[in-house]
Amino acid sequence: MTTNAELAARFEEFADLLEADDVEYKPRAYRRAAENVRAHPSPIADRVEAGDREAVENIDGVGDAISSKIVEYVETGEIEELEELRAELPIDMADLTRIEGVGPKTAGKLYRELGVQTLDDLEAAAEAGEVQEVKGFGPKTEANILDNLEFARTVGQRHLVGEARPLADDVLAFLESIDAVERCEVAGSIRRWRETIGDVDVLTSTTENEAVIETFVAWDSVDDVIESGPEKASVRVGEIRVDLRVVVPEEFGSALQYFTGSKDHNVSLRNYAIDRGMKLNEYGAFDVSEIDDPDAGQRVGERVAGETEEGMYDALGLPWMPPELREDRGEIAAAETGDLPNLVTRADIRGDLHTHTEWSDGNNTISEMVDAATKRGYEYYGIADHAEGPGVVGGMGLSGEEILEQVSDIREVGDDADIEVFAGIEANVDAEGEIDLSDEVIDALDVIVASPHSALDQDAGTATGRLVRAVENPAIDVLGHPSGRLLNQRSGLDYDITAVGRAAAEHDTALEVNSDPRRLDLWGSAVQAALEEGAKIAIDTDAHQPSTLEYVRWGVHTARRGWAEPDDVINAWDETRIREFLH
Ligand code: DGT
Ligand code: CA
Ligand code: CA
Ligand code: ZN
Repeated sequence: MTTNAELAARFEEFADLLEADDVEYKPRAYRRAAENVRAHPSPIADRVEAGDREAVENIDGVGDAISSKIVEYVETGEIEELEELRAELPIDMADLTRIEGVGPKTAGKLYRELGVQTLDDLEAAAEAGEVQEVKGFGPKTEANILDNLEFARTVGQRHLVGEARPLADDVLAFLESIDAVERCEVAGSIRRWRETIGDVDVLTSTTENEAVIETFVAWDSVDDVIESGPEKASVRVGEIRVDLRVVVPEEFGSALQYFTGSKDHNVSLRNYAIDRGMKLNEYGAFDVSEIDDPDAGQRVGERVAGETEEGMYDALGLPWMPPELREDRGEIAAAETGDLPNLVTRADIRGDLHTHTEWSDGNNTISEMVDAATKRGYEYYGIADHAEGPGVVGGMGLSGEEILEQVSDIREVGDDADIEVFAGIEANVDAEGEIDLSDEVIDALDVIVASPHSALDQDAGTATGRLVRAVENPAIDVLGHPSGRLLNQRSGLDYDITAVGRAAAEHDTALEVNSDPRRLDLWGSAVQAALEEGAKIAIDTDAHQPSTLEYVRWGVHTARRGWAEPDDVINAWDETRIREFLH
Protein backbone atom coordinates (compact mmCIF):
# COMPACT_ATOMS: atom_id res chain seq x y z
CA MET A 1 0.00 0.00 0.00
CA THR A 2 1.14 3.53 -0.71
CA THR A 3 2.29 5.21 2.48
CA ASN A 4 1.87 8.86 3.37
CA ALA A 5 5.65 9.20 3.49
CA GLU A 6 5.90 7.93 -0.07
CA LEU A 7 3.24 10.35 -1.29
CA ALA A 8 4.98 13.20 0.52
CA ALA A 9 8.30 12.28 -1.11
CA ARG A 10 6.67 12.38 -4.55
CA PHE A 11 5.28 15.87 -3.94
CA GLU A 12 8.61 17.09 -2.64
CA GLU A 13 10.26 15.78 -5.77
CA PHE A 14 7.54 17.48 -7.79
CA ALA A 15 8.26 20.77 -6.04
CA ASP A 16 12.00 20.43 -6.64
CA LEU A 17 11.55 19.70 -10.33
CA LEU A 18 9.06 22.52 -10.82
CA GLU A 19 11.48 24.87 -9.13
CA ALA A 20 14.29 23.60 -11.33
CA ASP A 21 12.01 24.36 -14.26
CA ASP A 22 11.62 27.96 -13.00
CA VAL A 23 7.91 27.56 -12.28
CA GLU A 24 6.69 30.01 -9.65
CA TYR A 25 4.27 29.57 -6.72
CA LYS A 26 3.36 25.96 -7.51
CA PRO A 27 6.47 24.49 -5.82
CA ARG A 28 5.49 26.06 -2.53
CA ALA A 29 1.97 24.64 -2.76
CA TYR A 30 3.42 21.17 -3.42
CA ARG A 31 5.80 21.45 -0.51
CA ARG A 32 3.01 22.49 1.77
CA ALA A 33 0.89 19.57 0.58
CA ALA A 34 3.86 17.25 1.18
CA GLU A 35 4.23 18.39 4.80
CA ASN A 36 0.53 17.90 5.47
CA VAL A 37 0.41 14.54 3.74
CA ARG A 38 3.40 13.32 5.73
CA ALA A 39 1.90 14.52 9.01
CA HIS A 40 -1.56 13.05 8.25
CA PRO A 41 -2.50 10.68 11.07
CA SER A 42 -3.92 7.82 8.96
CA PRO A 43 -3.03 6.29 5.59
CA ILE A 44 -4.42 8.51 2.84
CA ALA A 45 -4.33 5.60 0.41
CA ASP A 46 -7.06 3.94 2.50
CA ARG A 47 -9.36 6.87 1.79
CA VAL A 48 -8.56 6.68 -1.91
CA GLU A 49 -9.26 2.97 -1.98
CA ALA A 50 -12.53 3.52 -0.13
CA GLY A 51 -13.48 6.00 -2.87
CA ASP A 52 -13.64 8.82 -0.32
CA ARG A 53 -12.31 11.54 -2.58
CA GLU A 54 -13.67 14.27 -0.33
CA ALA A 55 -11.55 13.21 2.62
CA VAL A 56 -8.47 13.52 0.44
CA GLU A 57 -9.44 16.95 -0.84
CA ASN A 58 -10.09 18.14 2.69
CA ILE A 59 -6.53 17.58 3.82
CA ASP A 60 -4.95 20.97 4.47
CA GLY A 61 -3.14 22.28 1.43
CA VAL A 62 -4.37 19.48 -0.85
CA GLY A 63 -7.49 20.56 -2.74
CA ASP A 64 -8.67 19.44 -6.14
CA ALA A 65 -5.53 19.41 -8.31
CA ILE A 66 -3.26 17.69 -5.82
CA SER A 67 -5.88 15.19 -4.72
CA SER A 68 -6.22 14.04 -8.35
CA LYS A 69 -2.51 13.35 -8.35
CA ILE A 70 -2.78 11.45 -5.07
CA VAL A 71 -5.52 9.29 -6.55
CA GLU A 72 -3.50 8.78 -9.72
CA TYR A 73 -0.46 7.70 -7.75
CA VAL A 74 -2.32 5.35 -5.43
CA GLU A 75 -4.12 3.74 -8.36
CA THR A 76 -1.30 3.52 -10.90
CA GLY A 77 1.94 3.94 -8.94
CA GLU A 78 2.82 6.93 -11.10
CA ILE A 79 1.96 10.55 -11.66
CA GLU A 80 2.15 11.23 -15.37
CA GLU A 81 3.06 14.88 -14.99
CA LEU A 82 5.87 13.97 -12.61
CA GLU A 83 7.18 11.33 -15.03
CA GLU A 84 7.30 13.99 -17.74
CA LEU A 85 9.23 16.35 -15.52
CA ARG A 86 11.64 13.59 -14.56
CA ALA A 87 12.30 12.88 -18.23
CA GLU A 88 12.76 16.55 -18.99
CA LEU A 89 15.15 17.11 -16.05
CA PRO A 90 17.09 13.89 -15.41
CA ILE A 91 18.99 15.32 -12.44
CA ASP A 92 20.20 13.62 -9.25
CA MET A 93 18.40 16.30 -7.31
CA ALA A 94 18.93 14.90 -3.81
CA ASP A 95 22.69 14.66 -4.38
CA LEU A 96 23.16 18.03 -6.02
CA THR A 97 21.09 20.03 -3.57
CA ARG A 98 23.14 18.68 -0.70
CA ILE A 99 25.78 21.18 -1.76
CA GLU A 100 25.41 24.39 0.15
CA GLY A 101 24.18 27.13 -2.14
CA VAL A 102 22.79 24.70 -4.70
CA GLY A 103 19.01 24.51 -4.57
CA PRO A 104 16.65 22.98 -7.13
CA LYS A 105 16.64 26.21 -9.15
CA THR A 106 20.43 26.23 -9.42
CA ALA A 107 20.48 22.53 -10.24
CA GLY A 108 18.03 23.19 -13.09
CA LYS A 109 20.21 25.95 -14.43
CA LEU A 110 23.37 23.84 -14.22
CA TYR A 111 21.59 21.12 -16.15
CA ARG A 112 20.33 23.43 -18.88
CA GLU A 113 23.61 25.30 -19.30
CA LEU A 114 26.17 22.57 -18.70
CA GLY A 115 24.29 19.27 -18.81
CA VAL A 116 25.13 18.57 -15.14
CA GLN A 117 23.14 15.59 -13.82
CA THR A 118 25.30 14.14 -11.05
CA LEU A 119 27.85 15.23 -8.45
CA ASP A 120 30.58 13.82 -10.69
CA ASP A 121 29.36 15.96 -13.61
CA LEU A 122 29.35 18.98 -11.36
CA GLU A 123 32.85 18.29 -10.10
CA ALA A 124 34.15 17.95 -13.65
CA ALA A 125 32.44 21.18 -14.73
CA ALA A 126 33.73 23.11 -11.71
CA GLU A 127 37.25 21.81 -12.16
CA ALA A 128 37.16 22.81 -15.82
CA GLY A 129 36.14 26.33 -14.77
CA GLU A 130 32.83 26.07 -16.62
CA VAL A 131 30.59 26.81 -13.65
CA GLN A 132 31.91 30.33 -13.12
CA GLU A 133 31.03 31.17 -16.71
CA VAL A 134 27.31 30.55 -16.15
CA LYS A 135 25.28 33.70 -15.61
CA GLY A 136 24.67 34.31 -11.91
CA PHE A 137 27.66 32.18 -10.88
CA GLY A 138 31.22 33.31 -10.32
CA PRO A 139 34.63 32.11 -9.21
CA LYS A 140 33.51 32.24 -5.58
CA THR A 141 30.47 30.01 -6.15
CA GLU A 142 32.59 27.63 -8.14
CA ALA A 143 35.21 27.38 -5.37
CA ASN A 144 32.42 26.90 -2.84
CA ILE A 145 30.99 24.03 -4.87
CA LEU A 146 34.37 22.31 -4.99
CA ASP A 147 34.79 22.78 -1.22
CA ASN A 148 31.40 21.23 -0.55
CA LEU A 149 31.57 18.21 -2.80
CA GLU A 150 33.12 15.91 -0.26
CA PHE A 151 30.58 16.81 2.42
CA ALA A 152 27.76 16.23 -0.06
CA ARG A 153 29.15 12.80 -0.95
CA THR A 154 29.66 11.58 2.62
CA VAL A 155 26.37 12.72 4.10
CA GLY A 156 24.40 11.45 1.15
CA GLN A 157 23.82 8.02 2.57
CA ARG A 158 21.76 8.88 5.65
CA HIS A 159 18.06 9.67 5.96
CA LEU A 160 16.32 12.17 8.21
CA VAL A 161 14.55 10.58 11.16
CA GLY A 162 11.53 12.65 10.11
CA GLU A 163 11.38 10.62 6.90
CA ALA A 164 12.56 7.25 8.16
CA ARG A 165 10.42 7.04 11.30
CA PRO A 166 7.03 7.39 9.57
CA LEU A 167 8.15 4.59 7.25
CA ALA A 168 9.23 2.51 10.27
CA ASP A 169 5.79 3.08 11.81
CA ASP A 170 4.20 1.81 8.60
CA VAL A 171 6.45 -1.24 8.64
CA LEU A 172 5.45 -1.97 12.24
CA ALA A 173 1.77 -1.58 11.47
CA PHE A 174 2.13 -3.97 8.54
CA LEU A 175 4.04 -6.55 10.59
CA GLU A 176 1.51 -6.32 13.40
CA SER A 177 -1.20 -7.23 10.91
CA ILE A 178 0.48 -10.59 10.18
CA ASP A 179 -1.08 -13.33 12.29
CA ALA A 180 2.11 -15.30 12.79
CA VAL A 181 3.93 -12.30 14.30
CA GLU A 182 3.98 -12.39 18.11
CA ARG A 183 5.96 -9.26 18.89
CA CYS A 184 7.57 -6.65 16.75
CA GLU A 185 9.61 -3.56 17.47
CA VAL A 186 12.00 -1.23 15.69
CA ALA A 187 15.64 -1.47 16.68
CA GLY A 188 18.88 0.26 15.65
CA SER A 189 19.33 3.99 15.34
CA ILE A 190 15.65 4.55 14.68
CA ARG A 191 14.72 3.19 18.09
CA ARG A 192 17.39 5.44 19.61
CA TRP A 193 15.87 8.36 17.65
CA ARG A 194 19.13 9.42 16.06
CA GLU A 195 18.72 12.51 13.92
CA THR A 196 19.79 10.61 10.83
CA ILE A 197 19.27 6.97 10.02
CA GLY A 198 21.43 4.66 7.94
CA ASP A 199 18.82 1.93 7.61
CA VAL A 200 15.66 0.93 9.42
CA ASP A 201 16.02 -2.17 11.61
CA VAL A 202 12.95 -4.13 12.67
CA LEU A 203 12.67 -7.20 14.77
CA THR A 204 9.84 -9.70 15.12
CA SER A 205 9.34 -12.84 17.11
CA THR A 206 7.46 -15.76 15.67
CA THR A 207 7.51 -19.50 15.47
CA GLU A 208 6.76 -19.33 11.75
CA ASN A 209 9.79 -17.60 10.22
CA GLU A 210 9.11 -18.47 6.65
CA ALA A 211 5.55 -17.23 6.61
CA VAL A 212 6.57 -13.92 8.16
CA ILE A 213 9.46 -13.32 5.82
CA GLU A 214 7.44 -14.27 2.76
CA THR A 215 4.66 -11.92 3.71
CA PHE A 216 7.10 -9.11 4.48
CA VAL A 217 8.98 -9.20 1.17
CA ALA A 218 5.64 -9.33 -0.65
CA TRP A 219 4.43 -6.12 1.05
CA ASP A 220 2.99 -3.66 -1.48
CA SER A 221 5.32 -0.87 -0.38
CA VAL A 222 8.48 -2.87 -1.06
CA ASP A 223 10.25 -1.60 -4.17
CA ASP A 224 13.11 -4.05 -4.18
CA VAL A 225 14.14 -7.17 -2.27
CA ILE A 226 17.86 -6.87 -1.49
CA GLU A 227 18.16 -10.23 0.23
CA SER A 228 15.92 -12.78 1.84
CA GLY A 229 16.89 -15.73 4.00
CA PRO A 230 15.40 -17.93 6.76
CA GLU A 231 16.05 -15.45 9.59
CA LYS A 232 16.27 -12.08 7.93
CA ALA A 233 15.34 -10.07 4.91
CA SER A 234 16.44 -6.70 3.58
CA VAL A 235 14.26 -4.67 1.30
CA ARG A 236 14.19 -1.19 -0.14
CA VAL A 237 11.14 1.02 0.33
CA GLY A 238 11.62 4.18 -1.70
CA GLU A 239 15.14 5.30 -0.88
CA ILE A 240 15.28 3.55 2.47
CA ARG A 241 16.63 0.13 3.30
CA VAL A 242 14.68 -1.91 5.84
CA ASP A 243 16.32 -4.86 7.62
CA LEU A 244 13.95 -7.36 9.19
CA ARG A 245 15.19 -9.96 11.63
CA VAL A 246 13.03 -12.81 12.82
CA VAL A 247 13.76 -14.54 16.12
CA VAL A 248 12.11 -17.05 18.42
CA PRO A 249 10.05 -15.56 21.28
CA GLU A 250 12.57 -16.67 23.95
CA GLU A 251 15.26 -14.53 22.32
CA PHE A 252 13.23 -11.46 21.44
CA GLY A 253 14.50 -9.39 24.38
CA SER A 254 18.15 -10.19 23.88
CA ALA A 255 17.94 -9.61 20.14
CA LEU A 256 16.11 -6.33 20.71
CA GLN A 257 18.77 -5.20 23.17
CA TYR A 258 21.56 -6.22 20.81
CA PHE A 259 20.13 -4.75 17.61
CA THR A 260 19.07 -1.51 19.26
CA GLY A 261 22.71 -0.67 19.94
CA SER A 262 24.42 1.61 19.86
CA LYS A 263 27.46 -0.45 19.17
CA ASP A 264 29.38 1.56 21.78
CA HIS A 265 26.67 1.00 24.38
CA ASN A 266 26.71 -2.73 23.65
CA VAL A 267 30.47 -2.95 23.94
CA SER A 268 30.43 -1.19 27.32
CA LEU A 269 27.51 -3.26 28.54
CA ARG A 270 29.18 -6.48 27.47
CA ASN A 271 32.35 -5.50 29.36
CA TYR A 272 30.24 -4.62 32.38
CA ALA A 273 28.74 -8.11 32.13
CA ILE A 274 32.11 -9.85 31.77
CA ASP A 275 33.31 -8.15 34.99
CA ARG A 276 30.35 -9.79 36.73
CA GLY A 277 30.83 -13.29 35.35
CA MET A 278 28.11 -12.83 32.73
CA LYS A 279 28.03 -13.19 28.98
CA LEU A 280 25.71 -11.08 26.88
CA ASN A 281 24.76 -11.51 23.24
CA GLU A 282 21.80 -11.46 20.89
CA TYR A 283 20.70 -14.90 22.17
CA GLY A 284 20.49 -14.06 25.85
CA ALA A 285 22.31 -13.29 29.09
CA PHE A 286 24.33 -16.24 30.38
CA ASP A 287 25.93 -16.85 33.75
CA VAL A 288 29.42 -18.06 32.83
CA SER A 289 31.03 -17.70 36.27
CA GLU A 290 31.39 -21.51 36.50
CA ILE A 291 32.50 -21.98 32.89
CA ASP A 292 36.15 -22.49 31.94
CA ASP A 293 35.88 -21.18 28.40
CA PRO A 294 33.01 -18.68 28.09
CA ASP A 295 33.98 -17.99 24.46
CA ALA A 296 33.44 -21.63 23.47
CA GLY A 297 30.04 -20.89 21.95
CA GLN A 298 27.17 -18.41 21.72
CA ARG A 299 24.94 -20.15 24.21
CA VAL A 300 27.32 -21.38 26.91
CA GLY A 301 26.62 -21.19 30.64
CA GLU A 302 23.31 -20.90 32.42
CA ARG A 303 20.81 -18.82 30.48
CA VAL A 304 19.31 -16.27 32.86
CA ALA A 305 17.53 -13.86 30.51
CA GLY A 306 16.57 -13.21 26.89
CA GLU A 307 12.80 -13.13 26.56
CA THR A 308 12.50 -9.48 27.54
CA GLU A 309 14.84 -6.55 27.32
CA GLU A 310 14.14 -5.61 30.94
CA GLY A 311 15.34 -9.07 31.89
CA MET A 312 18.63 -8.50 30.07
CA TYR A 313 19.44 -5.39 32.10
CA ASP A 314 18.01 -6.90 35.25
CA ALA A 315 20.41 -9.85 34.89
CA LEU A 316 23.20 -7.30 35.40
CA GLY A 317 21.45 -5.61 38.32
CA LEU A 318 20.61 -2.60 36.16
CA PRO A 319 17.29 -0.91 35.45
CA TRP A 320 16.01 -0.86 31.85
CA MET A 321 17.09 2.28 30.07
CA PRO A 322 15.33 4.28 27.35
CA PRO A 323 16.93 3.63 23.94
CA GLU A 324 17.67 7.37 23.49
CA LEU A 325 20.26 7.07 26.28
CA ARG A 326 22.14 4.15 24.78
CA GLU A 327 25.03 6.06 23.25
CA ASP A 328 27.69 5.21 25.83
CA ARG A 329 27.65 8.69 27.28
CA GLY A 330 27.51 7.68 30.93
CA GLU A 331 24.19 5.82 30.99
CA ILE A 332 25.57 2.57 32.41
CA ALA A 333 27.27 4.32 35.33
CA ALA A 334 24.10 6.37 35.96
CA ALA A 335 21.99 3.21 35.88
CA GLU A 336 24.30 1.53 38.36
CA THR A 337 23.94 4.35 40.90
CA GLY A 338 20.21 4.87 40.27
CA ASP A 339 20.81 8.23 38.61
CA LEU A 340 19.17 7.72 35.23
CA PRO A 341 17.22 10.84 34.24
CA ASN A 342 13.42 10.95 34.24
CA LEU A 343 13.23 11.96 30.63
CA VAL A 344 10.84 14.59 29.33
CA THR A 345 7.90 13.22 27.32
CA ARG A 346 5.61 14.73 24.75
CA ALA A 347 2.86 14.97 27.35
CA ASP A 348 5.05 17.34 29.39
CA ILE A 349 5.14 19.95 26.61
CA ARG A 350 2.76 22.83 27.34
CA GLY A 351 3.47 25.18 24.48
CA ASP A 352 5.68 26.26 21.63
CA LEU A 353 7.71 29.47 21.46
CA HIS A 354 9.01 29.59 17.91
CA THR A 355 6.41 29.41 15.15
CA HIS A 356 5.69 31.38 12.01
CA THR A 357 2.67 32.84 10.24
CA GLU A 358 1.98 34.44 6.88
CA TRP A 359 3.35 37.68 8.35
CA SER A 360 6.74 36.30 7.32
CA ASP A 361 7.34 32.98 5.56
CA GLY A 362 4.61 30.90 7.23
CA ASN A 363 1.52 29.68 5.41
CA ASN A 364 -1.27 30.52 7.85
CA THR A 365 -2.83 33.34 9.82
CA ILE A 366 -2.12 34.01 13.47
CA SER A 367 -5.53 32.74 14.50
CA GLU A 368 -5.25 29.56 12.42
CA MET A 369 -1.99 28.75 14.17
CA VAL A 370 -3.39 29.60 17.59
CA ASP A 371 -6.43 27.39 16.91
CA ALA A 372 -4.16 24.52 16.00
CA ALA A 373 -2.13 25.00 19.19
CA THR A 374 -5.36 25.11 21.21
CA LYS A 375 -6.53 21.85 19.64
CA ARG A 376 -3.25 20.27 20.67
CA GLY A 377 -4.07 21.12 24.26
CA TYR A 378 -1.29 23.65 24.72
CA GLU A 379 -1.49 26.18 27.55
CA TYR A 380 0.49 28.88 25.77
CA TYR A 381 1.77 29.56 22.30
CA GLY A 382 4.34 31.93 20.89
CA ILE A 383 4.38 33.48 17.42
CA ALA A 384 7.92 34.35 16.35
CA ASP A 385 8.02 35.50 12.75
CA HIS A 386 11.25 36.60 11.13
CA ALA A 387 12.58 40.07 11.77
CA GLU A 388 14.39 41.58 8.82
CA GLY A 389 18.13 41.21 8.86
CA PRO A 390 21.12 39.32 7.53
CA GLY A 391 20.32 35.91 6.12
CA VAL A 392 16.56 36.47 5.92
CA VAL A 393 15.32 35.95 2.39
CA GLY A 394 14.39 39.22 0.70
CA GLY A 395 11.23 40.87 1.95
CA MET A 396 10.29 38.02 4.32
CA GLY A 397 11.47 39.72 7.51
CA LEU A 398 9.43 42.28 9.45
CA SER A 399 10.61 45.85 10.04
CA GLY A 400 10.30 47.40 13.51
CA GLU A 401 7.08 49.09 12.51
CA GLU A 402 5.61 45.88 11.12
CA ILE A 403 6.53 44.00 14.29
CA LEU A 404 4.56 46.54 16.37
CA GLU A 405 1.60 46.14 14.02
CA GLN A 406 1.80 42.38 14.28
CA VAL A 407 2.00 42.59 18.07
CA SER A 408 -1.34 44.35 18.20
CA ASP A 409 -2.83 41.70 15.90
CA ILE A 410 -1.42 38.96 18.13
CA ARG A 411 -2.95 40.71 21.18
CA GLU A 412 -6.33 40.79 19.48
CA VAL A 413 -6.20 37.09 18.66
CA GLY A 414 -4.89 36.41 22.16
CA ASP A 415 -7.85 38.23 23.76
CA ASP A 416 -10.29 35.82 22.11
CA ALA A 417 -8.19 32.69 22.51
CA ASP A 418 -8.57 29.99 25.14
CA ILE A 419 -4.82 29.80 25.60
CA GLU A 420 -2.14 32.38 26.35
CA VAL A 421 -0.64 33.80 23.20
CA PHE A 422 2.87 35.23 23.41
CA ALA A 423 3.94 37.94 21.02
CA GLY A 424 7.42 37.07 19.87
CA ILE A 425 9.90 37.52 17.10
CA GLU A 426 12.73 35.53 15.58
CA ALA A 427 15.56 38.05 15.48
CA ASN A 428 18.81 37.48 13.62
CA VAL A 429 22.05 36.98 15.48
CA ASP A 430 24.49 38.85 13.23
CA ALA A 431 28.12 37.86 12.70
CA GLU A 432 29.15 39.66 15.91
CA GLY A 433 26.36 38.22 18.05
CA GLU A 434 24.14 41.31 18.05
CA ILE A 435 20.48 41.64 17.18
CA ASP A 436 18.85 44.63 15.55
CA LEU A 437 15.67 45.54 17.47
CA SER A 438 14.77 48.91 18.98
CA ASP A 439 14.01 49.23 22.70
CA GLU A 440 10.41 50.03 21.81
CA VAL A 441 10.08 46.75 19.91
CA ILE A 442 11.85 44.76 22.62
CA ASP A 443 9.49 46.17 25.26
CA ALA A 444 6.42 45.31 23.20
CA LEU A 445 7.34 41.63 22.88
CA ASP A 446 6.85 38.73 25.30
CA VAL A 447 9.51 36.47 23.85
CA ILE A 448 12.57 37.04 21.71
CA VAL A 449 14.05 34.07 19.90
CA ALA A 450 17.32 35.01 18.23
CA SER A 451 18.92 32.72 15.66
CA PRO A 452 21.96 32.77 13.41
CA HIS A 453 20.95 32.86 9.74
CA SER A 454 24.11 34.27 8.18
CA ALA A 455 27.90 33.93 8.40
CA LEU A 456 27.59 30.22 9.18
CA ASP A 457 31.13 29.49 8.02
CA GLN A 458 32.91 31.29 10.87
CA ASP A 459 35.74 29.49 12.62
CA ALA A 460 34.93 27.87 15.95
CA GLY A 461 36.51 30.57 18.11
CA THR A 462 34.62 33.39 16.41
CA ALA A 463 31.38 31.42 16.38
CA THR A 464 31.63 30.63 20.10
CA GLY A 465 32.25 34.30 20.93
CA ARG A 466 29.31 35.26 18.76
CA LEU A 467 26.85 32.84 20.39
CA VAL A 468 28.10 33.64 23.91
CA ARG A 469 27.52 37.33 23.18
CA ALA A 470 24.00 36.54 22.03
CA VAL A 471 23.02 34.54 25.11
CA GLU A 472 24.48 37.27 27.34
CA ASN A 473 22.10 39.78 25.77
CA PRO A 474 19.34 40.35 28.35
CA ALA A 475 16.77 40.95 25.60
CA ILE A 476 17.20 37.45 24.15
CA ASP A 477 15.14 34.69 25.75
CA VAL A 478 15.91 31.77 23.46
CA LEU A 479 18.89 31.12 21.19
CA GLY A 480 17.18 29.55 18.14
CA HIS A 481 18.76 26.68 16.17
CA PRO A 482 22.21 27.54 17.56
CA SER A 483 24.38 26.01 14.84
CA GLY A 484 22.18 26.82 11.87
CA ARG A 485 22.94 23.42 10.37
CA LEU A 486 20.69 21.81 7.78
CA LEU A 487 21.04 18.04 7.88
CA ASN A 488 22.47 16.59 4.68
CA GLN A 489 22.89 20.14 3.37
CA ARG A 490 25.19 22.27 5.46
CA SER A 491 27.14 21.64 8.60
CA GLY A 492 26.41 25.02 10.24
CA LEU A 493 28.49 26.74 12.92
CA ASP A 494 31.15 24.79 14.72
CA TYR A 495 31.23 26.18 18.29
CA ASP A 496 32.00 25.26 21.88
CA ILE A 497 28.68 24.13 23.36
CA THR A 498 30.11 23.99 26.88
CA ALA A 499 31.04 27.68 26.79
CA VAL A 500 27.70 28.66 25.27
CA GLY A 501 25.81 26.43 27.71
CA ARG A 502 27.61 27.97 30.67
CA ALA A 503 26.85 31.51 29.51
CA ALA A 504 23.24 30.52 28.83
CA ALA A 505 22.87 29.17 32.37
CA GLU A 506 24.35 32.31 33.86
CA HIS A 507 22.19 34.71 31.84
CA ASP A 508 18.91 32.76 31.90
CA THR A 509 18.75 32.30 28.16
CA ALA A 510 17.32 29.01 26.94
CA LEU A 511 18.98 27.11 24.12
CA GLU A 512 16.59 25.83 21.50
CA VAL A 513 16.11 22.30 20.36
CA ASN A 514 14.66 23.18 16.98
CA SER A 515 12.38 20.24 16.16
CA ASP A 516 12.28 20.68 12.40
CA PRO A 517 13.59 17.30 11.19
CA ARG A 518 15.93 19.08 8.78
CA ARG A 519 17.56 20.87 11.73
CA LEU A 520 17.34 19.05 15.09
CA ASP A 521 19.62 21.74 16.44
CA LEU A 522 20.69 21.46 19.35
CA TRP A 523 21.22 17.72 18.85
CA GLY A 524 21.47 15.04 21.56
CA SER A 525 25.09 15.32 22.68
CA ALA A 526 24.90 19.13 22.60
CA VAL A 527 21.79 19.09 24.80
CA GLN A 528 23.59 16.87 27.27
CA ALA A 529 26.64 19.17 27.36
CA ALA A 530 24.47 22.29 27.79
CA LEU A 531 22.42 20.72 30.60
CA GLU A 532 25.61 19.74 32.38
CA GLU A 533 26.45 23.45 32.49
CA GLY A 534 23.04 24.15 34.02
CA ALA A 535 21.44 25.62 30.89
CA LYS A 536 17.74 25.31 30.13
CA ILE A 537 16.36 24.31 26.75
CA ALA A 538 13.23 25.15 24.77
CA ILE A 539 11.77 22.50 22.46
CA ASP A 540 10.30 24.52 19.59
CA THR A 541 8.88 23.38 16.28
CA ASP A 542 9.64 26.38 14.05
CA ALA A 543 6.30 25.39 12.44
CA HIS A 544 5.25 27.28 9.33
CA GLN A 545 1.79 25.66 9.24
CA PRO A 546 -0.47 23.76 11.66
CA SER A 547 0.55 20.25 10.62
CA THR A 548 4.20 20.82 11.45
CA LEU A 549 3.42 21.59 15.07
CA GLU A 550 3.70 17.80 15.11
CA TYR A 551 7.47 18.21 14.69
CA VAL A 552 7.52 18.38 18.49
CA ARG A 553 7.81 14.59 18.28
CA TRP A 554 11.33 14.84 16.83
CA GLY A 555 12.33 17.61 19.22
CA VAL A 556 11.24 15.72 22.32
CA HIS A 557 13.16 12.59 21.36
CA THR A 558 16.22 14.67 20.51
CA ALA A 559 16.03 16.34 23.93
CA ARG A 560 15.70 12.88 25.49
CA ARG A 561 18.90 11.89 23.68
CA GLY A 562 20.45 14.75 25.64
CA TRP A 563 19.10 13.44 28.98
CA ALA A 564 16.56 16.27 29.35
CA GLU A 565 14.06 16.13 32.21
CA PRO A 566 10.87 18.24 32.36
CA ASP A 567 12.53 20.73 34.68
CA ASP A 568 15.22 21.41 32.07
CA VAL A 569 12.68 22.36 29.41
CA ILE A 570 11.15 25.82 29.78
CA ASN A 571 8.11 24.98 27.66
CA ALA A 572 7.33 22.10 29.99
CA TRP A 573 6.83 24.68 32.74
CA ASP A 574 3.50 26.22 33.69
CA GLU A 575 2.60 29.65 32.40
CA THR A 576 3.60 31.53 35.55
CA ARG A 577 7.03 30.03 35.64
CA ILE A 578 7.79 30.48 31.96
CA ARG A 579 6.55 34.08 31.99
CA GLU A 580 8.92 34.80 34.83
CA PHE A 581 11.78 33.25 32.87
CA LEU A 582 10.92 35.20 29.73
CA HIS A 583 10.61 38.48 31.56
P1 DGT B 1 22.51 3.31 11.33
O1 DGT B 1 21.70 2.25 10.68
O2 DGT B 1 23.81 3.55 10.68
O3 DGT B 1 21.75 4.58 11.51
O4 DGT B 1 22.88 2.84 12.81
P2 DGT B 1 22.43 1.55 13.63
O5 DGT B 1 22.81 1.80 15.04
O6 DGT B 1 21.01 1.24 13.36
O7 DGT B 1 23.38 0.43 13.06
P3 DGT B 1 23.11 -0.88 12.18
O8 DGT B 1 21.88 -0.80 11.39
O9 DGT B 1 24.40 -1.13 11.44
O10 DGT B 1 23.00 -2.03 13.26
C1 DGT B 1 21.91 -2.10 14.15
C2 DGT B 1 22.37 -2.42 15.53
O11 DGT B 1 22.93 -3.71 15.58
C3 DGT B 1 23.45 -1.51 16.08
O12 DGT B 1 22.93 -0.34 16.65
C4 DGT B 1 24.06 -2.40 17.13
C5 DGT B 1 23.96 -3.76 16.55
N1 DGT B 1 25.22 -4.13 15.91
C6 DGT B 1 25.44 -4.21 14.59
N2 DGT B 1 26.69 -4.61 14.37
C7 DGT B 1 27.28 -4.77 15.56
C8 DGT B 1 28.58 -5.16 16.01
O13 DGT B 1 29.48 -5.45 15.21
N3 DGT B 1 28.79 -5.20 17.35
C9 DGT B 1 27.82 -4.88 18.24
N4 DGT B 1 28.06 -4.93 19.53
N5 DGT B 1 26.61 -4.51 17.85
C10 DGT B 1 26.34 -4.46 16.54
CA1 CA C 1 20.10 0.83 11.31
CA1 CA D 1 20.81 -2.45 9.78
ZN1 ZN E 1 15.38 30.46 11.87
